[in-house]
Amino acid sequence: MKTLNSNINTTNVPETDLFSPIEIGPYALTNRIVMAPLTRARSPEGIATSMMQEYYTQRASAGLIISEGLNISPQAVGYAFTPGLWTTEQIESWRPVTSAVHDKGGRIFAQLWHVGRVSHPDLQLGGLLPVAPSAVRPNVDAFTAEGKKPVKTPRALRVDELTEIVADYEQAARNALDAGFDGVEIHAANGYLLDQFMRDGANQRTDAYGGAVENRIRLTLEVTRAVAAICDGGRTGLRISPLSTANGLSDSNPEPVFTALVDQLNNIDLAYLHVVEGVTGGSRTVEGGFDLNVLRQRFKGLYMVNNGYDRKLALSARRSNTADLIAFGRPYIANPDLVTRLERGAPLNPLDVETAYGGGAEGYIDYPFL
Ligand code: 8OZ
Repeated sequence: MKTLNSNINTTNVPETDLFSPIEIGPYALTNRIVMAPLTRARSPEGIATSMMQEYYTQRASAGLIISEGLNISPQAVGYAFTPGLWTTEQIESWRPVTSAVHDKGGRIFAQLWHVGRVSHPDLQLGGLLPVAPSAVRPNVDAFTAEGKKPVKTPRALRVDELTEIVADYEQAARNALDAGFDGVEIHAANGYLLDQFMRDGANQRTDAYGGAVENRIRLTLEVTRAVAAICDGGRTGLRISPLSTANGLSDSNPEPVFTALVDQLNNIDLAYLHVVEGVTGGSRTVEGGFDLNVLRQRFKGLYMVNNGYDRKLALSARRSNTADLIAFGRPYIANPDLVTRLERGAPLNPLDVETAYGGGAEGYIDYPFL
């Protein structure tokens, strides 16, 4: 409740509810600040390590942590040194992490990830070709254990294989709960498999999963319904990036794709819809794009935003109610106590991009607290 005239309010007391609790699904988050999913590539064995436990525990004051992308199957892998969630060993490796975050009063969702064509035979079992909606090659590199390699033309998935992929997501959702995660976020953004199906730049299918908008959103909806039946009661989030060109993805007309998707999502009990605004990791505005606020207006559940947010923009998003939750990515790499810093208006540690991906403790668990 704001009782002071802002002209005479000289304290750092927040002018909005950014730092106040919010209910999502069965949880009361301590604030509306979310740690965005961040690939850090520090998992050489594909399992969570004690260093990763320390990293997430340091950031447990976020209202919600969304884990780095967790590969749902061997086929889903597109980056060396990223963790998975399909083996017993992988599941067990996350239990100490989720439990340490809970001990600190935090909440953590697992991000479920399948990269589709953004992979390389070096990262696939038996050196198989990566899979995609259609045999269309994006002009991007994959990150293999030997460094960057150009991706190859993927193999188009058969319809019967899509049933297996939905089942892989479903199993990964079960595994996430088994590992102690509070819920999951389905990664349907940034040019990976589900995004590839939604966009006409990657999807040239002529079956029930290609062509018309309702066909292109089919796989994302099937996955979302299946996962939301496992992580029920509002424990499933979905991440999209309607205007992003990340990983070589394009779309001749994204607005009808995402308005149709949101209309269908309104019939599913979701924790939230997570929208990357603009080009992922880049500009927040895209020429020729559409006004993403139409999605906020249309979606009936909690709306999370991400991409280039700072304190000012986050407070303003709450003041104008253009979002319910704000996810911070890069600031969370360098500021384990981001919530406190934002609350006090304190300066942020700068990000060292050199140590963002791969490596050890440096640039991972050694960023200073206030
Ligand atoms: C940066 C490097 C590797 C992966 C994404 C999972 O774009 C990622 C990612 C980002 O969503």
